[in-house]
Amino acid sequence: MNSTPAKLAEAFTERFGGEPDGLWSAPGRVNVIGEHTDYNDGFVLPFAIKHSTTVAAAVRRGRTVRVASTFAPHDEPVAVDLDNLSEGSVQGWAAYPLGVLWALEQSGHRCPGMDLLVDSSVPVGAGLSSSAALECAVAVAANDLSRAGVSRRELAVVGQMAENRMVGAPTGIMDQSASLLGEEGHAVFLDCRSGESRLVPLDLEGAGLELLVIDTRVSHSHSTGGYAARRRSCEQGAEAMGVPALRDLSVEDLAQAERLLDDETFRRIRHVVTENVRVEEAVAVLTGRGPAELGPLLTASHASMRDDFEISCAELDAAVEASLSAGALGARMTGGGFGGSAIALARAEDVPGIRAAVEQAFSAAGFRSPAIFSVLPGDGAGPAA
Ligand code: GAF
Repeated sequence: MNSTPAKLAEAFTERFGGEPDGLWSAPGRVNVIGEHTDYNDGFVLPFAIKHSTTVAAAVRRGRTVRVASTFAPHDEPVAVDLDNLSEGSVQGWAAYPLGVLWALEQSGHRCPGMDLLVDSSVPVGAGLSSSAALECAVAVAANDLSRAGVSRRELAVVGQMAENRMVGAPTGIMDQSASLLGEEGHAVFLDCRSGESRLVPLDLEGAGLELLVIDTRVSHSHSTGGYAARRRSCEQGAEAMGVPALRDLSVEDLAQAERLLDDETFRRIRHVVTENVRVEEAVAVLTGRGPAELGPLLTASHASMRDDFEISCAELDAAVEASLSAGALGARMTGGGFGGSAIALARAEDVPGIRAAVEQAFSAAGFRSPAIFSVLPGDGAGPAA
């Protein structure tokens, strides 16, 4: 469901009685480039998209928090006492919103009791950060309702803490940063070590371009399996190379890494090291020659994730290959991998042909039909309407 603000406020009243004190929204994201670099202290270049999560919220007396979702209109709200929350104490989707309140309090910001009704247009499991959108919508709502005055950068850390320690997914800081720091017409260049960020112009329309998202509908989760394994490999690789994080390795260090490490760990490292370089090159391209020149970097990033980091899948590879063969300037999987979405950068006039080619390739391979839509860089989280 994706209600208008008025409808969501009405649904809130039906659910909890009384009117909400306000509505807050936070977007999902697409990552232009810089994958699995965030938890290696590296660089990322995501942008906020218009698909967003909205929460209607009202302060209530006492320490009870009740959360409900428009996706489960007949379920009882999940109710907890803020004093009873502890790491990993909530299961299921409510771990995200309640984890944010827990993390805010752990960071020294006391929250009031509240009622929250969540609605979203960010597809779940599509690699577009539905989790971060939910965390950040709750974070900005709680920040305003408690008048805590927490900075956006700290709110991103709070969202990440909720995801790492309440949900149990060992993710980095990229998605929350995109959702909180995004701005229309720009990507967010973030140094994940220093936390410093800078907006980089990304005027796709002005350049006659579109960025297509191809949602393979292969669902993925970062709480299990592959994501955590990749993170462990990176940490082990950094330790073996005697550096605090893979960020500290340069392309020149790769020869030594190849000699020292087993082939798999070496390839994991090579992805991260070369991906950091590609992010910096992408920023230089966007501030210089413009977005039409990004293509080769995107395609090289995909090859690195497919061959070295091994987080692609048949559907993502098919989306990338079909897009390129139909004239896309560049294409890559975006997000954590193992499913989710690919992006393809294309001249506007080539988009119909690319769509048709991707649909045809999926049908010929017997894959589920993908959802294909274009995205533009939008604004970050804040009050809704
Ligand atoms: C997921 C994670 F949540 C991010 O922190 C990031 O690591 C990404 O995968 C891969 O770049 O979206």
